[in-house]
Amino acid sequence: MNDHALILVDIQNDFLPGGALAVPEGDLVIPVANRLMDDFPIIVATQDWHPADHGSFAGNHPGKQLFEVIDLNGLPQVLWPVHCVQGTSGADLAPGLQAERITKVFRKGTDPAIDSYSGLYDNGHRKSTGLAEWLREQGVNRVTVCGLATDYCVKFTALDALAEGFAVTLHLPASRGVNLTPGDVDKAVEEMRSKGVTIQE
Ligand code: VGL
Ligand code: ZN
Repeated sequence: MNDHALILVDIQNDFLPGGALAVPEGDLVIPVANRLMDDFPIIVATQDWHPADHGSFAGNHPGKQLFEVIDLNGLPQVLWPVHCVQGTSGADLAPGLQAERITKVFRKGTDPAIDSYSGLYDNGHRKSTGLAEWLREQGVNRVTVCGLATDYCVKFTALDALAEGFAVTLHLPASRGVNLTPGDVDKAVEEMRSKGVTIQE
């Protein structure tokens, strides 16, 4: 069990109901995640942590619409509402989360030129956040991933962890997705399953 870490993805105020980029039922993951923590010796969290001039914000692209997909420095980019700006309360981890049990927080999305859905790498796989290396240093071989949002940051974190050689479980009851297009969450879960992620229902 000592080689198994829990990764809490982006359980932050702006992704909760009432937040800037609210995930439906996002608040329901908090009590489940709190209970899950009992089962893991190592718990890490990722934190979306954008500068105000981040290229994923629709407001930084005059004439473009919210949720439109643009080319951002060579990568497709969904344009999101301003969210998780560094130092704002929206970027804080959800207050209901037992934060004192989190060993280490890994921040991502800090480079205005590129987004970072995964907690391990930016979307261009150019820079590591240090999470994979840190987990290996702790002797971790297996990770359970949960949080927000299933069809974006949870999915890319799970797939990057798999590609890094970790055995990966997606904990569905402790995860919720955006479903910008209906069915996105189901598609994301199927993609993870087909690539080798164990789905815990
Ligand atoms: C996320 C969109 C933009 C997420 C972060 O945490 O899934 N989604 N930034
Ligand atoms: Zn973001």
